[in-house]
Order: sequence, then C-alpha cells, then structure tokens
Amino acid sequence: MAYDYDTGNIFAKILRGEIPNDTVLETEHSLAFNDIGPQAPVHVLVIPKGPYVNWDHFITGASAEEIADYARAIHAVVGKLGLEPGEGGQGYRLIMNAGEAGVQEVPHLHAHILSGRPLGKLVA
Ligand code: IU
Repeated sequence: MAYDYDTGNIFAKILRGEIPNDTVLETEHSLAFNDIGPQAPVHVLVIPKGPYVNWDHFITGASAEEIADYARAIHAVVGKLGLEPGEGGQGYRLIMNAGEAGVQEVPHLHAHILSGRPLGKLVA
C-alpha cells in the first residue's frame, strides 16, 4: 500500500516549528504534546517525526530505530505522567484512529493517550 503524505497537515506544521505546541516529551524521532481539544483531563498525542500518514504506513515504512523510539516515547509519556496501571497508577487508554472508518482527522500518525477520569467501556 502506498500512502501520499500531505506536508501541509497541521502536525507537519508543528514538527517544522511553524505553529506552537504544548510539548510533553520529545525524543530523537518522536514528539508528544497536549491535544488542543482534550477529551479527558489527560489527553496527549504522540507522533513520529517522520512523514507517516497512519500506523500502517509507519509500521511498513519506518526504520526499526524509529519504531523503537516511537514505542518507547509512548511508554515514556505514560511514565512521566504517572499513568502506569496498578501500584497506584491510574491507567490510561491508547488509541490510534486510521482512515475513514476510524475517523482519522489529521493525516499524520498520532497515538492518543487518554486518562484522568474513568473513560467508560470502549464503544463505537
Ligand atoms: P484524530 O485521531 O485525527 O481524529 O484526532 C486528531 C486530534 O488532533 C484531535 O483530538 C484534535 O483535538 C487534535 N488537534 C490538535 O491537538 N491540534 C490541532 O491543531 C488540531 C487537532 I487541527
């Protein structure tokens, strides 16, 4: 599957420094920032710095180094915010929307980390 990456998307602009973001954590290949329209008290987006439209594009096109960095960045955000489940941590929900059925609005891969309130059973 070939994906066309739109370099004009809002997260590409954030990565180029053209618009500001509320950074939570940055690594060599990933950036995490607070969602502009939070759906929960904690709502962080984690994105790879590379030009990947969605998870499928990323996992088939990114280097092992980028993939490891991204996975670790998500874990690092969870740790930084004290969200690890169990042992007093409150836990979290990790979501990636993709394509039309997933209602992905911004065409640059992003993982949503949600927490800070009971999120309810996941329903469509
Ligand atoms: P989605 O998975 O593509 O539907 O989510 C896009 C998210 O990007 C959504 O939660 C928006 O609130 C968020 N967002 C943002 O954080 N900053 C922006 O400038 C824009 C959207 I546009």
